[in-house]
Amino acid sequence: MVEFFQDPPRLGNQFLDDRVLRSYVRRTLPAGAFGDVEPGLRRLGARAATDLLALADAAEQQPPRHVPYDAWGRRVDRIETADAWRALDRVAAEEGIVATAYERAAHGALSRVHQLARLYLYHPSSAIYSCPLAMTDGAARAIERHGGVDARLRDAFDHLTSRDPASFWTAGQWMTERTGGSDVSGTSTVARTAGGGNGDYRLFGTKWFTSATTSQVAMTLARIEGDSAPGSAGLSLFYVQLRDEAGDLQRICVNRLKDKLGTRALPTAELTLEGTPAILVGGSGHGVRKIATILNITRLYNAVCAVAGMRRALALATDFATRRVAFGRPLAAHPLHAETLAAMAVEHAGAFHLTFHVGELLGKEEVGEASDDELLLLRLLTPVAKLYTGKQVVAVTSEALEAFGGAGYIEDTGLPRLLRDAQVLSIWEGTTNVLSLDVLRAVGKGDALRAFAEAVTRRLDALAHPALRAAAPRVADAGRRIAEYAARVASDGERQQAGARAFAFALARTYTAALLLEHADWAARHDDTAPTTAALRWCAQDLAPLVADSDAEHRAASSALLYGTSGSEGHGARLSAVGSRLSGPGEWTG
Ligand code: MFK
Repeated sequence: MVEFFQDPPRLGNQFLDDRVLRSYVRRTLPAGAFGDVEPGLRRLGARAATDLLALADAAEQQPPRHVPYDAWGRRVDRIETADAWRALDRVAAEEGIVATAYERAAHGALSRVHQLARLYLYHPSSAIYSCPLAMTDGAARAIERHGGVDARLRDAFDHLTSRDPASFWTAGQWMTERTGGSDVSGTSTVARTAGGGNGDYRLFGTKWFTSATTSQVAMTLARIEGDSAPGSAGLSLFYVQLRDEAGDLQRICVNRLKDKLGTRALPTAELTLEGTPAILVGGSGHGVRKIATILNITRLYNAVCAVAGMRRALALATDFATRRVAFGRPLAAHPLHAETLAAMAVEHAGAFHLTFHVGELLGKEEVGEASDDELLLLRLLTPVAKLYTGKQVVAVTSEALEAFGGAGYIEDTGLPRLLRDAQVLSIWEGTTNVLSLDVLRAVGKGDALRAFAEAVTRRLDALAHPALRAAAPRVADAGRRIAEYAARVASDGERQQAGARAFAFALARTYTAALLLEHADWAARHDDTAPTTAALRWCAQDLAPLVADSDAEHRAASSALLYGTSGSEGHGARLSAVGSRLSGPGEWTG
C-alpha cells in the first residue's frame, strides 16, 4: 500500500503573485516611480515567502519573557526576546518599512503609498513586528508636526526614520490605563515638572497596555500636576526615553507581560512609571488632539495589516485548493469551493483599494498637497477603513481556516495563528464601535458627507466601460440612501449612535464600490478584466445596510432586551446608577 501525505500549501513571491497589489501600483505610480520601486517590491515579495517567513516562525516559537530580578535579587525588569524578533527589527530598518514614508524627495506624496506597499508585504511574515513599526511611524509624524525645535525630539525623529539598523529606534505608544482603553479622559498618570524650563517632567502612574516594551522611546499621555482643564483637554503629550546611558530602565517597573490570544512574539506589558523622565511635546494640554496624529497613522497601519492578513490567508487557501484532491478532483475545481475563495478575493480587493486610497490621502496631507475636501475625506475614511477591514479580516481568515478542513485547526500548520492575529485588529487602536463613533465625530465636524458624495459621484461619472457604467446606479442609490439617512438621524443622538456601525459599514462599502469601479475601468483599458469581475461582484451586495426607520425603535430598546426594563430594581437600575456616577460628581455606593 502506498502511504498518502498531503502536500502543504506553498507561498510564492508575494509581490508577483498578488494581482491586486501589482495592478494598483502600476496604475497609481507614474511610470518613472514604478520603475524605481518595482525591483524593491519584487525583492521584498520574495523575502516574505523565504527568509522573513522563517524569522517570523522562529520568533513565534520563542515568545518574550519577563525577568524581573537578576540572580542576586536586584530588580532588573529585563524583557528577553528571540534572536529572530531582533532580526525582524534589523530587516525593518534595512527595508525602510518606516523610513520610505519620510524619504519624500523622489516620489513626494506617493512615498506614503510606496511605504504602505512595503508594509503590506512585510507584515504577514513579521510575527507582528508591524505593531512597533506602526507606533514608530506615528511617533515620527507626531514629532514632525508637534515637536517644534527641541533638538532631542529632532534627534529622535532621525532615529525613528533611519534605515541603518544600528541607529534605528522604535517607539511605543502608551495610552491605555486601568480606567480605560477607549475613554482616555480618565488618565491618571501625573506629570510633575522637573524644573529648568526645558519642558522636562517626571511621570508617575500605571500604563495597562504597552506594546513594544523593548522599544527605545515612547509617546504617552499624562495630566500635568495642577492642570484643572476637565477630561481629555487637560491631558498633555509626552516623549519618553525608556533607558539611560547604561541601558537601565529609567524609573520604569515592568509589572508583568500580558498573556494574549495572539501576537505572541510581541511583548506587551503593564508598566508603572515611578518618576520617569519625559519631555512635553507640543505644549501643555489638548493631548488627545496631538496623539490623534499617532492614532490616525497606527489605524492606517492596522488597516494595511488587516488587508495583508486577508491576502496571506487567501494565498495559502488558493494554493492549497490546487494541491488537495477530494471527491475525484482538486478543491479548486469544485464550484462551491471556488466560489468561497472568490468571495474572499473580492473582500480582499475591496479592502485593499479602500485602505490604499486612505494612504494616498495621507501622503498628500503629509506634503501639504491635500485639498480641503481631501482633508475631510482623510479624517472620515481613516476610521472607516480601520473598522471595516478589522472586522472583515476576522471573517476572511476564519473562512480560510475552514478551507483547509481539520488542518486549519491544528497549531503546527501555522494556520490558527492567522485567525488569532487577525482578532487583535478589530480591538487594537480602537474597537469597531469606538471607531463608528469617531466616524460620527468626523461627519459632525464639517462637510465630510458632501465631500464623500462628490468623490463617489465623480468616479461614477468618469466610467467608460459599459458593464461598469451599468453598475453605477446601484452605487449612486446607496450614496443617496446614506445622505437621506444621515439627515433623518442628525438631530437624534441616541438613534445616531445605535445605527453608527451600520452607517460606517455603508460608507465603507459604497466608497469602496466607487474605487473598485474606477480601478476596473482603468484595468479594462489595459486588457485586465479580473478587476471588472471583482468590482461587479462587490456592487451586487447591499452597499448601504443602514438601520431602517422601522427598526430604529427596536434598536432603541436594546438595553431592555439585555437587562430587562429599567425599573427601580435589578440591572437596569444599576446601569443608570453607574451612568450617573460616571457623568456626575460623588461616589457610587450601590
Ligand atoms: C498589535 C498588537 C497589540 C497588542 C494588544 C493590544 C490590545 C489592545 C490595547 C489597547 O488598549 S488599544 C486601545 C487604544 N485606544 C484607542 O485607540 C483610543 C480609542 N478611543 C478613541 O479614539 C476616542 O474617540 C478618543 C480617546 C479620541 C476620545 O477622546 P475624547 O477626549 O472624548 O475626544 P474628543 O473630546 O472628541 O476629542 C478631543 C480632540 O481630539 C478634538 O479636537 P479639538 O480639541 O480640536 O476639538 C478631536 O477633534 C480630536 N480628535 C479625536 N479623535 C481624533 C481627533 N482628531 C483627529 N483624528 C481623530 N481620530
